[in-house]
Order: sequence, then C-alpha cells, then structure tokens
Amino acid sequence: MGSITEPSLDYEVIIIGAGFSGIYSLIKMRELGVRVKVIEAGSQVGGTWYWNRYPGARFDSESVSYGFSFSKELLDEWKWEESFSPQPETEKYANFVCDKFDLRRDIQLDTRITAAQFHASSRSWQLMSEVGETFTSRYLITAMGPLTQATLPNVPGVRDFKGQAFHTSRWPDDSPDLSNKRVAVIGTGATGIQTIQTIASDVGHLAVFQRQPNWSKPLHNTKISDEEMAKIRLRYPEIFQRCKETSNAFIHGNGDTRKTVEVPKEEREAFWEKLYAEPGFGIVLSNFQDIHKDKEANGLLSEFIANKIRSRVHDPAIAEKLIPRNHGVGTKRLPLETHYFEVYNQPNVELVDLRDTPLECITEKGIRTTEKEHEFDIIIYATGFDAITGAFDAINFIGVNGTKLRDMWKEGPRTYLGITVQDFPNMFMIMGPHQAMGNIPRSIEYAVAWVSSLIAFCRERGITWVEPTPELTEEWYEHVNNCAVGLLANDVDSWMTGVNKNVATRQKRIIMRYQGGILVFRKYCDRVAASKYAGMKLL
Ligand code: N01
Repeated sequence: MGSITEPSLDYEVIIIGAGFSGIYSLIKMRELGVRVKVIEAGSQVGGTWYWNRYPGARFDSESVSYGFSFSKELLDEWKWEESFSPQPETEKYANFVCDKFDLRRDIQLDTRITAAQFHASSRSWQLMSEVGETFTSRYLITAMGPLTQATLPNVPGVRDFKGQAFHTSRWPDDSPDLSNKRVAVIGTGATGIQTIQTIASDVGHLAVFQRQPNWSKPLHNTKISDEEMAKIRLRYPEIFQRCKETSNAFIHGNGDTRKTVEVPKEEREAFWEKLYAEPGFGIVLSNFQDIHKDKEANGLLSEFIANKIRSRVHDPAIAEKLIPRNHGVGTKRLPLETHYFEVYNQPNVELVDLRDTPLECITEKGIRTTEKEHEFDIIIYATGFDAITGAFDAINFIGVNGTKLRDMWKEGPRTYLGITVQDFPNMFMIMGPHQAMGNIPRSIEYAVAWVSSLIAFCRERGITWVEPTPELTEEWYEHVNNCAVGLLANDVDSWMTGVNKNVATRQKRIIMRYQGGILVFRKYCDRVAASKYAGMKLL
C-alpha cells in the first residue's frame, strides 16, 4: 500500500487538455477534493472549439444533446442560439462553463506538454513542457481530443508558397479578407465541406482540390428562439435519458432492424426521403441497420444519395465527380452540409479532381498538379488530422521499464477499456483509442465519471499503482476486434481506420475505434467497476 497523500508531488492529478474532456475532468476532480492542475497548449480553453475557428465550423450534432448534462443550473442558464451550434458560440460556452464553475484558477494555458514519464519509485508521473517546465502528479488524465494533430499534404514545397497558407485548425486570428482573392481549399472531409460552403460566396475565385469526394446530406440548421429554448429546458431530462438508451448516445434512434432489400422500394425510398429531410445524422444512425454491414443495402442507400447530388449540381460531369466511388454512405464519418453541392453551380468555383490530375507539389505561386500550376493568393489546408493516437505520439510517453508508448502502439493501440494502458500505470485516457465515442460529450461524461470513481476507489484504499494486466489488455483487444467484424467501415481508408496518407506510420488500416456501441461499452465498464476492478494490478 502506498500513502494516500504525497506532499512531494506537485499535484495529485494532472489533466492534459482544457477542452470538453479536460473541463469535465477538472470538475470531477474538484468534487473528489484532490490537488489538480489542467495543462493546456492553447491560449484559451475549449480544445477543438478553440482551435477550429475556420469559417463555417459548427456542430454536426444537435446542440441540445451536445453540451454538458451534469448540472441543471448550467442547463437552465445556457441558451443555445442554433440547433447546430457554430464554433464562436461553442467556444463561448466552454468559457461560460469555466467561469461558472470557477475553473480557471486550476488551468495553465499556453503550455504544451512534450514528455511524460512514469517513475516507478515514487509511483508518479513527471511531465515536461516544450520550454522545460516540469510538473509531477500521482495520476495523469489525458484529455487531448481525438482530432488535434493537424497534418499537411506530404508533397514537396509546402513551406515554399509565398502567399498565405494555413491548416483549418490554425485559422489566423486576424481572419484574412477572402474577397477578390484566388483561394484554394485542399480536402473535402467534414471540415473542407463546412469551409467551402461558407466561403464560396465571398471569394473571387475558389478552387477545390478534391482527392476523394465524400457522401454528405443536409444539416438543416435553424435558429432557436427563447420560447423554444424554454421548452427544450423542460425536455432536457427526456433528451439525456434518450441519449442513454441509443447505441451512439445521440437522440436519433437505433434504426430499423429489417433487411433493406426486403423492404419494398417505395417504402424504403419514402423512409430515406424522410431521413434526408431531417436534421442531423439520422440517415446513418436511424436507418436500416444492415447498411453498415451489407454491401447491397449500402449500395442502394448510396445510389439514393448519389441521385440527390445529381439533382443539385447542374453540370452532370461535375456531379459525377462529387459522387464517391471508393466507399459507401456511412462507412466514413458522414459530413453534414448546407448548400454544399450548389456551390459547384457558382461561376467562381472550380473543382479540381486530383484523381485525374494528382497533386505534385506546392510552389511559390500555388499548387502544381500533373496538368498545370494553379496560382493562388491563399491556400487553405482542410487536410485533416493524425487522429486519435496522433496526440499521444506527439508526447514522449515513457512508462515502466522505459517502455515508450509510441513504440508499443506502432502496430496499433493496445488498451484496457480504451481508458488504461499496460506499463503506463495511473494514466487514464478520455476519448483515447478503443474507447466508445459516438456522441462525444455524452461519452466524455461517462468516461470521466468512470475514471473519477476509480481514482476515488484508490484514494480510499491507499492504492497508488493502477494498471491493467497483459491478460485484461488481450481480453479487451479481442473484444474490440470482435465488435468490428463485418462492419463495412473497416474496409475503407479514413482517420477512423487509422489511415493518414500524409503520415509515414499511418499507411495501414487498423481497428482504431471501439465499434460495439455505447450500450455494450458501458455495460462492460460498469461491470469492471462493480467487480472492484477485478484482475487489474492495484498496489
Ligand atoms: O479531415 P478528414 P476533416 N492531397 O480526414 C484530403 C471531425 N469534424 O478535418 O479522402 C489531397 O475527414 C482528404 O482526401 P482523401 C469529424 O469527425 C467534426 O475534414 O484522403 N487531399 C480528405 O478529403 C471529421 O470526420 C465537425 O482522399 C488530401 C481531407 O483532406 C473529422 O473531424 C466538423 C491530402 C481530410 O478529411 C476530420 O475531418 C468538422 C493530400 N495530400 C470536422 N491529404 C463537427 O461537426 C488529405 N487530403 C463537430
């Protein structure tokens, strides 16, 4: 048994990141009464919603189910302005929460952690920032977000461009005036789509460099009036209860268990029309459930959406270029859009299909494809992230016996419950690999509460070393892999299968996410907690 308090340590708990995960972790650690510090690389709180300030950045998930649910007072005081909150409003929300709960005194901003080492002798973590500041703690909570390590195209010349160039998650504070400018956007994922549809009407000339198109459907965002918000507040218990019952923790139901092909065409298409016309992700969450496993079913739905694209884009040749051929609907994270496809009807917008004319390099003047050099004033990289494990790779994590996390996860992550890692005692991950995500704030609240209970359990018993065994790690790995069997999403390259062609170590598909559904995940984790963490190394 170790001692409960360790005065020689700076803190009992250090949390890396002041996004939604970090904010809620801090609140829960305060409840436990521990000495706690949040260390944040950004200059403000908010995480994803601080960094991603590109035009058009907003929730693709319903605001009313995407905030914190733990405080009735907070729910009563905060008013969502739009049904899918735009980034400035969400950043304001993160700040509101920090002020309301007086969190700032425990948050250190502008501090990027670059190394974290576990010392077995003191059973503690030592962290180091990029300027050499050190911090020690018994426990470490990583709250770094799954999509934080921005990646640029792996082509020559990225630093050579003489105009302005930036990744969407590093949008300049003094946002550039795009009017009358020649602007390029590289990338057509969820971020590219939000950016393109928002800036298209402002820019002089917009060239979209698309490598693979994405499926997308209308978001159907609306303003929320004071009267509607008052009604929503009354419905909050019902909304959050519903999120507890669905397999992705969204308000959208689990879908129809009938086989797609067995439903008469007319009925099927009427159902899809309804889902297409509804706000949010219903078309992938509440559809016939075999669209995620059955190629034929998925193909029918894909053709339905392809026809929507054809009906919205005037030039049939461009419409065909905007229709994905390499994956089906819902096998990558579905971006939601607002008049995105109509953008390609504008005379100032050009689609450059990189499948026909691949990207060769960035030049001083612009972008060279195999066809020609395109000249620009501004290049916007909407080229995504080294997802989920990228944030871990960016820090030199060293566990017991000098084990490096980067090396251990070279072939893909190994965890227990997506929360703990063998050889990395006392480290708890929020939204780490192999942890259920779905509706992320809902999953954050669950994971943080679970970790908080484990820390409380340890403190009560004087346990100062918590670590999963190789057996538990293997058991979880097998479970994660079993849950992934047969899902079409795992046959597609995307950040969700750990692929990022711009990163040398991310060329191969792996099972990166937990895909068994929130309900199964929570049942598993609840059982572990109820068993008093049976099988884990608790010293
Ligand atoms: O990143 P992505 P994202 N040359 O990886 C292209 C979340 N999100 O930032 O498909 C040319 O999806 C790449 O092309 P390809 C959401 O979970 C949430 O858009 O690899 N192109 C692709 O088109 C989302 O899934 C919200 O062929 C290159 C794009 O860049 C996740 O963030 C809003 C290239 C990258 O797409 C990531 O979305 C926005 C190259 N060298 C995002 N390299 C919310 O609603 C990459 N591309 C909360």
